[in-house]
Parts: sequence; structure tokens; C-alpha cells
Amino acid sequence: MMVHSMLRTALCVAIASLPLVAFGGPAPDTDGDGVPDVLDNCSEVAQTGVEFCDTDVNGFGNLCDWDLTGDGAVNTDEVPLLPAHLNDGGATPSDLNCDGSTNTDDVLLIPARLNAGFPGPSGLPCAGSIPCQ
Ligand SMILES: [Ca+2]
Ligand SMILES: [Ca+2]
Ligand SMILES: [Ca+2]
Ligand SMILES: [Ca+2]
Repeated sequence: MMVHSMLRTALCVAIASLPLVAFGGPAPDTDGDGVPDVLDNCSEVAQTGVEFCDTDVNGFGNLCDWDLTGDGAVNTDEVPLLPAHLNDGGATPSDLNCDGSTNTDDVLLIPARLNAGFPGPSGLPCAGSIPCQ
């Protein structure tokens, strides 16, 4: 009985002394916004509180997408499609900041997307397939 009690105590001490990473640790959160990468549709762009909208449901949030042609690249091919989205009064893939309208605020965010050259990155396992849900 005494041996069992000592073994139990030793086992508890051993488990308590294991580092947190032994159990997987906190989920990775590359952009540090509190949304774990596996749930983050823009895993390298910090967002506060809520996920970015994903109008075309491809697993890349609007802010890190802007592939309006749907060919997997973000380049000047997208630009001719922008006027049709401006002042639309509703969410479109060009509503980069997800406020429900495409306007100057969104246009100012486009150069960063053009520099990226591609959608993402997204941490969602289904990113790139439609619908990604
Ligand atoms: Ca995150
Ligand atoms: Ca998208
Ligand atoms: Ca494109
Ligand atoms: Ca907007």
C-alpha cells in the first residue's frame, strides 16, 4: 500500500514537471492575433476578434485574397474587374477590409496584395478549395 502511494506521488510529480510542449503546447498563431493558424484564413495578417470575411469561400480571407479572376495569382489581371465592385453597397471579394462596401479604404490595401502575388497564406486545411467550410 505504501509503495503504491509513493509510486502515485512520484508519477504525479513527473507529470506535473513535464513541459507544456509535451502535450502539444499552445496552438501556433503566426500573426499573434489570438486566432490559431488552423482557424485563421489570413494566418500572416493580424485581425482583431473576428475572422476576415471570405466572400468567394475559398478559404482565404478577403484581405489576403483579391484573386478576382480565380486563377490562383494576384496580379494586374484583377485590376480591370475592380470598377464593377466599387461602391457596390454590399460585400464583394474586393471588400478587403470586410466592412460591407468596396471603396477607397479597400483600394489602398490593393498594392500589398499585388506585391504578395498570390492569395494567402491561410491556415485553413481546406484553403484553395471551394467551398472551404
Ligand atoms: Ca492568427
Ligand atoms: Ca477568398
Ligand atoms: Ca487572378
Ligand atoms: Ca471595404
